[in-house]
Amino acid sequence: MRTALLVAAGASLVSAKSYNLHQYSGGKNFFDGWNYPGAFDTTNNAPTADVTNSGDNWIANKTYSQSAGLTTVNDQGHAVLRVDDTSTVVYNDKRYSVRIESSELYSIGSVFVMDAAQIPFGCSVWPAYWTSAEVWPEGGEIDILENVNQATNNQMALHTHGTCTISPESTGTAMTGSVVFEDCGNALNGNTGCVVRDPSTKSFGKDFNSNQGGMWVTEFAEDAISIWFFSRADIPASLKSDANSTSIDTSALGTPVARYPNTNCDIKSLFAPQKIVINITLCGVFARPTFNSTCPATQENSCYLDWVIGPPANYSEAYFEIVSHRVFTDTAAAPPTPNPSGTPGGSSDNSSSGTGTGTGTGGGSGDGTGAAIAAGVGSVTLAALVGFAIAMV
Ligand SMILES: *[C@@H]1O[C@H](CO)[C@@H](O)[C@H](O)[C@H]1NC(C)=O
Ligand SMILES: *[C@@H]1O[C@H](CO)[C@@H](O)[C@H](O)[C@H]1NC(C)=O
Ligand SMILES: *[C@@H]1O[C@H](CO)[C@@H](O)[C@H](O)[C@H]1NC(C)=O
Ligand SMILES: *[C@@H]1O[C@H](CO)[C@@H](O)[C@H](O)[C@H]1NC(C)=O
Ligand SMILES: *[C@@H]1O[C@H](CO)[C@@H](O)[C@H](O)[C@H]1NC(C)=O
Ligand SMILES: CC(=O)N[C@H]1CO[C@H](CO)[C@@H](O)[C@@H]1O
Repeated sequence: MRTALLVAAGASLVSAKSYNLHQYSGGKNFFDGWNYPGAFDTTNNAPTADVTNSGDNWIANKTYSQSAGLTTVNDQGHAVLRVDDTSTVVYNDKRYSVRIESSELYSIGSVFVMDAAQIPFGCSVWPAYWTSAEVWPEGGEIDILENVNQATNNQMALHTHGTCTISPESTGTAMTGSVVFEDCGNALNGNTGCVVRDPSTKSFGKDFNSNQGGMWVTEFAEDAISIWFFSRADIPASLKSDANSTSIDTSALGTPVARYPNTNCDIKSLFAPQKIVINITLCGVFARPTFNSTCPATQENSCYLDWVIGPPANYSEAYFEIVSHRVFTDTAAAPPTPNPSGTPGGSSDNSSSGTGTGTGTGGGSGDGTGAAIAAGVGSVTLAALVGFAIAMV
C-alpha cells in the first residue's frame, strides 16, 4: 500500500514548525511498514542485482533477508540491517546486502527522525539513508546519510530533476555544514547532487559508532529542506527514542547541519512525496572509484577483488543498528482552535494559491537561525497552506 499524504492545514496555524507523530518504527515490529524491493530476477536466474549503481551486491528479498539474518531485531529491540558477514563469496558472484523502503510516501510537511546506534562502514561499504520519489529522478531525492569506505564525515545532498542550487544565503550561518557542490540538478557535477559535508567526524563511520551513534532529523518543508545531526550525547531530551514524544518542534533544534532553502530551488515543484530508503551497496559507482582514497588498493578493482569476494570477516562492522525511525507530519494535527464565531478554525476558502511566505518571526536577529523567511509563524494563511497541498497532489 502506498499513500500520498496530503498536507492539510492544522496545528500548523499555531506553529508552522510543529509536527505530530505519524509513524513509529521500533521494537520487534520495526520492519512492519517497510518493503523489500529485492526479488528473484527470473530473466537472469539470479537475485536482484544493484544494477543502477553497478554494486557488487545482491539485494536480498524479504524471505532471504529474514532467513539469513540480514534483517533482524536484536535483544535490545533495535533493528539490524546487515551485509552478509557469514558467507565466503567466490569470484564472479556477489555478496548479499539489503535495501528496505517505506511503504508510505510522505509529502512536504513531514519530518523524518532516525535514531541509530551503529551505521555500516569499512572498505567497499556504501551505506545510505535517503528519500526518493516514486518516480525518480523526476520527483527528487534527499540524501540524509551517505558516504563510502573509511570516510570520516557524513555527506548530505539533494538531487533534483530541474534547476536547484544552494543559495549564498544558506552557505552562511544558516547551517553548520560546508558546501561541496552547489548544484542539485541531476545533470550537473556528474550527478553528485548539492553535497553538504558535516564538519563532525562523529557523523559517519568509526567515530559515529564509537560515540554510540546519533540521530538525524530531516525537515521536508516548503520553505526549506533542513537536516540536523546529533551525536548520541547531544540528542535533545525530548527527541530521545525513550521519550517517545508525539510531536516535534523543529524551531527548537538550533542551526541545522544542512539547509536547502527554496530561494533558488522551488521545493514545491521539484519534490514529489518521498519514500524512505535504507540500503547498503558494495563498491558501485561511488565506493569503487574512491576506494583508494581511504582503503588499501592493491590492484585494479581492489574493492571487489580484495574485499567483496573471499571470506566474510571484513563485513563484521557493516550493519545498521536502528533504535527507532519516526515520521512526524503536519497532517494529524489537533483540530484548529475554534474561532469565536463558532465556525471551524481558519478560513474555509482553500481556493487561492498562496505562496506560503509569511512575514516571519525572528528575522534580522542575526543569530543565524533567522533566515526566518517562509513559514512565518502565525502569518501563513490557511489558503496558503492548503494551496501548496493541492499543488503537491
Ligand atoms: C528470495 O531470494 C532467495 C535468495 O536469492 C531466492 O532463492 C528465492 O527464490 C527468492 N524468493 C522469491 C519469492 O523471489
Ligand atoms: C543506495 O543508496 C544510494 C543513496 O544515494 C542510491 O543512490 C542508490 O541508488 C541505492 N542503491 C540501491 C541499490 O539501493
Ligand atoms: C512509542 O510510541 C509508539 C507509537 O505510539 C508505540 O508503538 C511504541 O510502543 C512506543 N514505545 C515505547 C518504548 O513506549
Ligand atoms: C587512486 O587510483 C587512481 C586511478 O588509478 C589514481 O589516479 C590515484 O592516484 C590513486 N589515488 C591514491 C590515493 O592512491
Ligand atoms: C479544498 O480543496 C479540495 C481539493 O480541491 C476539496 O476537495 C475540498 O473540498 C476543499 N475544501 C474546502 C473547505 O473548500
Ligand atoms: C580490514 C580488514 O579486515 N581486512 C581483511 C579483509 O579480508 C582479508 C581476507 O580475509 C584479510 O586479509 C584482511 O585483513
